[in-house]
Amino acid sequence: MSIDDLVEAVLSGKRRALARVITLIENEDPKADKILSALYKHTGKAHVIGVTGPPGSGKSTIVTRMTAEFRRRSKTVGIICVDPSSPFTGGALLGDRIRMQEHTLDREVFVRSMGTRGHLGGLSRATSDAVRVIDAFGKDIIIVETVGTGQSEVDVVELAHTVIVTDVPGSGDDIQAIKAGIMEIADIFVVNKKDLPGADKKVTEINAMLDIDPNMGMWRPPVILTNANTGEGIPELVDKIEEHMRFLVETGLLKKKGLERSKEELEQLMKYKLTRELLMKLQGTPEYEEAIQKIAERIADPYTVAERLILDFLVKFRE
Ligand SMILES: Nc1nc2c(ncn2[C@@H]2O[C@H](COP(=O)(O)OP(=O)(O)OP(=O)(O)O)[C@@H](O)[C@H]2O)c(=O)[nH]1
Ligand SMILES: [Mg+2]
Repeated sequence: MSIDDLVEAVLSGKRRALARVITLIENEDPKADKILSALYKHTGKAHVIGVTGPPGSGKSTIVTRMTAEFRRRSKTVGIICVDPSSPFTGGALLGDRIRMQEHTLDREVFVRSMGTRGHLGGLSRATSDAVRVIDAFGKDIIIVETVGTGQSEVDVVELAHTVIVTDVPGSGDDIQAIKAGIMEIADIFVVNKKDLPGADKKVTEINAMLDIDPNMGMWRPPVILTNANTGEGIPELVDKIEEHMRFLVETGLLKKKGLERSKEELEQLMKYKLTRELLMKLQGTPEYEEAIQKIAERIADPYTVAERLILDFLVKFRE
């Protein structure tokens, strides 16, 4: 299929084309950039929701339940499960696959797992490109599930309009973990596994922390108690998600964040493309190898050489 055909197929709602384009993105195929470029003007409509939290806290179960609730509210849904430990396509945890199967029977729900190991750009680039394609495809809601371990949490913030942080009743130790990093990124807290002892205590603890948070903005993250196995608390969660989007629209924050993201993305892309362009021209040339040699022998220094190479490149570029 040509690039134009693929673009057309995605825009007219062909699921197989959507899956194929995401595979091209995962494989860092040069065609992916051209497709994304053509799709760009059709994006920016979906509400992107990030779900992060400790392993086993019930994220996938919550996502499945949330999806059912959104479907009941006549919203179409796309789901991306990010598995940082597995390489490329097919890295889905079997459990996720089986649980999400419930929705794959529903033509309106698109489910995709993505591995990130081996990707230069980590979670951010491939996942945000995939989100973009699903957005152009026309899904109202796009949910991105990531395990809450380090970098992926930070990345999900850049990607999502609304970030949900999940936790479960249990030892007070993980409160520390929440304090350390997740606290600031949550728009909504979910304490899942309501049926286990200590659930109410957990809610109280998180609320107490929120009460003393000096950085609290205009949005006070609600803390929702759920039992994802039974679906208890899920309609309230979806209410809060919708309320958060209304908040973003009404305060102008959605627009502001959109501008910030566009700037960030443009600059990242320019950096990436410039560097790649420059290195492709230089690498393997005798001049370049000689310069490296001289730096190693302390005849030249890397600061001066880097500046000269970039200036030379820019001068040639202008001609
Ligand atoms: N008791 C109880 N168990 C739950 C609840 N929600 C989910 N579980 C169970 O917790 C286990 C893990 O659920 P998942 O939804 O796979 O959790 P996850 O956070 O997606 O896990 P990873 O993706 O592996 O990090 C499963 O056995 C679920 O059935 C709940 O509300 N109560
Ligand atoms: Mg999961």
